[in-house]
Amino acid sequence: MRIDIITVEPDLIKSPFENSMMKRAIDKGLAEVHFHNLREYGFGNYRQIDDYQFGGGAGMVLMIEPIAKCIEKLQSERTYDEIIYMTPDAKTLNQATANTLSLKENIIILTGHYKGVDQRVRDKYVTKEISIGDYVLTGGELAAAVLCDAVIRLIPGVLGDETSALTDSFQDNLLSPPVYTRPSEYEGMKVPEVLLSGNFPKIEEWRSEQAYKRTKEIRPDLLD
Ligand code: 6GU
Repeated sequence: MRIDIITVEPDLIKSPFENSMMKRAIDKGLAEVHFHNLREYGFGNYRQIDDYQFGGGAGMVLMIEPIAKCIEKLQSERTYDEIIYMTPDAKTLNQATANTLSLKENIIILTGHYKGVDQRVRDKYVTKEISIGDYVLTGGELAAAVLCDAVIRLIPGVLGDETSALTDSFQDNLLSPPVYTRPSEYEGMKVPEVLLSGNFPKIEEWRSEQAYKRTKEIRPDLLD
């Protein structure tokens, strides 16, 4: 999978890709991530990329031309399955979306900044808009890194234990059950007996019950 990220803050977004799971995926050749600094496509000596909004109001808006130049250069080199715009005024990212995106070949992620991008960028180029939650970040860069983490870890071969992504919270719209490791007793707090029983059908049953109970308590909306 190839991901091209168009951003005004390449330095802000790069470090998650240089560490941990995403670095391993890239080193193994399972994911390829390229960063494009929007400023390099800006106007004039100052490489202008934004301007005041028509109609007045605080905050700058990213102009269409630099973004169009960057997207069209990429499109001249390969075909993209999705052009995703990261923005708080969109549907919230969920596991189903991450699963779908993990099957794509080439995607572009455009990250906004300031007041966002000119609406015509969204109308002409963007095929999917994603928010990562109901709060506002200064820019879409951290949100893009979150999206990439959620997607890249699902690419077959990225995680060491193939089954572990399938047992994540949300993979079946349930939260994860509690987990324990050694010691089996800590300051009088005991690990549930069933987990030490070696009875695997019983353990699975307990885990399902706990997952359901936790979901009902914390995120009843997931059960609707
Ligand atoms: Cl994708 N961008 C920004 N700027 N803020 C957000 C977001 C995205 N998702 C939640 N908050």
